[in-house]
Amino acid sequence: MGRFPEGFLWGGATAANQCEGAYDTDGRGLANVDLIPHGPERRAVMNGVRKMLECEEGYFYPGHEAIDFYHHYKEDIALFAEMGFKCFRLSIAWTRIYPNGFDEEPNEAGLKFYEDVFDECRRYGIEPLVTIVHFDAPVACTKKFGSWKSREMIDCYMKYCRTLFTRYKGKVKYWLTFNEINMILHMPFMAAGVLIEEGEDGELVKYQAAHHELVASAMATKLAHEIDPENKIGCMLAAGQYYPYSCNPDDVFEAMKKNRDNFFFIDVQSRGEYPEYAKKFFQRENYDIGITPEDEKVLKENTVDFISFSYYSSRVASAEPERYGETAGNIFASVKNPHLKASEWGWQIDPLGLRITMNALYDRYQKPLFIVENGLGAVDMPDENGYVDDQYRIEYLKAHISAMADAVDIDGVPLMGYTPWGCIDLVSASTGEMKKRYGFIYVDKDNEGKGTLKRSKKASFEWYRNVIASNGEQL
Ligand code: BGP
Repeated sequence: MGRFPEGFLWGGATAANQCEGAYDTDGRGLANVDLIPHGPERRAVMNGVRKMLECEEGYFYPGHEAIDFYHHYKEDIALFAEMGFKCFRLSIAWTRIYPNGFDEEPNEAGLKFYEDVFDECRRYGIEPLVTIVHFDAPVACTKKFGSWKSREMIDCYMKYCRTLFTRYKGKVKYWLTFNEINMILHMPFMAAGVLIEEGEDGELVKYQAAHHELVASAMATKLAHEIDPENKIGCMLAAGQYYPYSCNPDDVFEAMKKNRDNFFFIDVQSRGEYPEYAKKFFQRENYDIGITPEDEKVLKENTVDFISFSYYSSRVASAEPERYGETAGNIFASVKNPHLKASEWGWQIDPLGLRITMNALYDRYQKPLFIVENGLGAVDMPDENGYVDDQYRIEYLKAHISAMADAVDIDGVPLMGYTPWGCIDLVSASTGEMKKRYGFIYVDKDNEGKGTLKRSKKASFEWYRNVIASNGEQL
């Protein structure tokens, strides 16, 4: 008996807006994620401070072409199959299916594209894991009613979900309702198409939008189960436990609060109600986010089947953050941990933190977990033959898989699968760069958008093939 269960879903993860390209092909509508330029204004657009609702002259939008998975999916899935993938996490671009979000009829070309992708996966015995919304929202919805600020968005989302669950019944069984749902509090435009207007209380707007997403997620869970009782629905958290900087109770309390800011979403999606600390917070701030008795009912009765999350790093909280200096780490501000090394982008590397995070999530929710993102963003330098010997990536993944095995085997945390991020190089969400690479497969493309798009295997390709073939025994 190995450390991982039989049928463990080894694979890799991508998202439509970071790999597909073909942003205006075959009737696809414009989405918020198409409007996030590379360069100095990126952050301001992501958090909705700099409003950009059209493609503007003089800006480079790396997602427009990305790695053109749209036209390369057969080749790419064949490579995933060669590594032995059991599972492939991808997202559907909402605006390929409903270009404006509120259209009467879905776009057949978009539906057909994903059908072909799923059929291609199935040909190799690869189970698709589908993110329904990976940050994208139709721009037409932002213009018409402010995207997730409005309840109208729930109707658009439900129409979209009904179309997906019906059309792909029997082809897709694992669904995630929203990628990194907690990101909405940090990057409201990139994560949800929400702009904060002059005079609005930004915090209130974000919690309001989050509430609409939470209700939509529960309604989608209900619908997915009705349409096919085989469906399994997961929530998705940008995870990474906050550690207290010291044993000073003020630091410990700060870490507890920061963890709750993230758990808040999963508390609702997994336990079915707003936690007391959130209700008190809304009362104190005088925030009326419009929770109706029907909302409470739908949330209570339709909790998720499993909990998925991304993990890149742990985080640190201190009562005096200015004193210790901050580090980057996937949008989340964190005090720098003096015990850890960091990636070239300042994301601190903490394999044991993965085990800690898994235990924290399982202790809290007692539902199966699924690690749907993990990995090292690094600069790869191909040699004269175009080969990338990415031992640093292998080291990172080895250490994380080993910690994950301990969580499963020693701590008894049920884990459904592991799909490391960007199994094929793709555009970075936070920076828009191509040179921040995660893949087992190298794609010839640079930050300026130049390159042949040729795919080649890195050293980690063969290594991961062996990990999967041995069900995680040979690292
Ligand atoms: C997560 C997102 C992904 C992905 C990943 C890596 O937040 O769900 O879309 O991009 O982080 O981040 P980055 O691309 O910024 O390195």
